[in-house]
Amino acid sequence: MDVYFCGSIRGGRSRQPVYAALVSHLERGGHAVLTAHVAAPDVLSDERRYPLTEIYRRDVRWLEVCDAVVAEVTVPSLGVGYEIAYALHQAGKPVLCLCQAGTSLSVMLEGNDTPNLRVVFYHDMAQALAALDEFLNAR
Ligand code: 6IA
Repeated sequence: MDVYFCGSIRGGRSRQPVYAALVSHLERGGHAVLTAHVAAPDVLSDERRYPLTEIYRRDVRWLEVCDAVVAEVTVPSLGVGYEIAYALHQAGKPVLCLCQAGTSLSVMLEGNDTPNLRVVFYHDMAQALAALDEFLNAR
């Protein structure tokens, strides 16, 4: 499947190693991750090389063509919130949100009962990866 992976960039990079583990798992499973750069340690320095409008338009195009969206939402990010809403309500894509257990997640996600959305709180990576596999296998 073509997966659109969302993770915080300007919202803060403290979960970057988790993003990298999720993207590697997806790629090992044979999926194409359109937004693998989100997991790269140096994404913020690369950013300066591209016009911002191009980045936005390319991301929206990928949201339109992907098969599914996976968002790691532990670190709050306006961009990730925008992508989740766009995927659900503009592009009609299934969305999985993965969040570290114990995080105070926005009620706009935790209380969200949109049919195409699944929110999973995980305690460890094994749980996060199992939720990811279950979500994609159901497509
Ligand atoms: O508000 P944030 O910056 O935390 O938003 C992060 C989300 O917006 C991610 O899930 C990305 O899909 C998207 N996003 C934000 N900045 C970029 C970006 N910068 N490139 C791609 N997507 C982005 C430049 C990186 C460079 C490799 C082209």
